[in-house]
Amino acid sequence: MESYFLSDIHLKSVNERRGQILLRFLLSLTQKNPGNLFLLGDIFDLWISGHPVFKKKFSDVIRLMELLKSQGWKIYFFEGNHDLHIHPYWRDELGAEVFTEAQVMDIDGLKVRLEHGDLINLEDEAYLRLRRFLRHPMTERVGHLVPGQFWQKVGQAWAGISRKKSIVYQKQNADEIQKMIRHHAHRVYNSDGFDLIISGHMHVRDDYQFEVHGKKIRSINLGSWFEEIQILKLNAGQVEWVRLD
Ligand SMILES: [Mn+2]
Repeated sequence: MESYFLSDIHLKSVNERRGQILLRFLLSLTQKNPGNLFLLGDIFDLWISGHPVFKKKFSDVIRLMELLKSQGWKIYFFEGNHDLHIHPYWRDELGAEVFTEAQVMDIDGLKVRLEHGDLINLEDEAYLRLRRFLRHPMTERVGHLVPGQFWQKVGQAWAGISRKKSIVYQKQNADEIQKMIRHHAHRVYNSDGFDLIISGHMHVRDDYQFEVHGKKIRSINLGSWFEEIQILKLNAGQVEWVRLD
């Protein structure tokens, strides 16, 4: 069975290039035998709760997701920090499995740890505070109650700031970030033990192998769709990068 992993598209509109590429990719999946689709967060530049404004804006994506679901595809959505409290649509209407924290799953006989990746850098205390706030049940309640149009306005301001910061940060610190991704893999391996760890969020694509007691472990960060667009495919225990354009 084929499994696909994508993250950090930061889709603002299906009309932009990344949106068209995503739609083409999802359409290509509808021609295949059903498999697993893993969305590892920040798929959308902003999606909060189940507000109609997001469902309408990304209706082309949703239509294809619903088609895939009806064909028997399993869809897993790990929330990022730009897609938050999304279960009213993604879980309750679409029927995807929605996670907010890391999971270890058996895929094709491989033990795979999956997560968005926003807990890779444990030194970013400002972000960890923000995360606790965004994930707080009270904030979630407000997220569901306040209309989507309001969140869109907030999101536009917030995404502009965070992206400007992150593009500069990520260029200047690619080596540092790579070290963090790998360090994280070693650290969580000690508690979870897995064959493969896949994360996103850091916007630095990385594919790294290490050994523990003679066992080969692979750590992959999916990078982002701001660089060359590649997604990860897992089939019969084999990992493969697939370039989309
Ligand atoms: Mn993120």
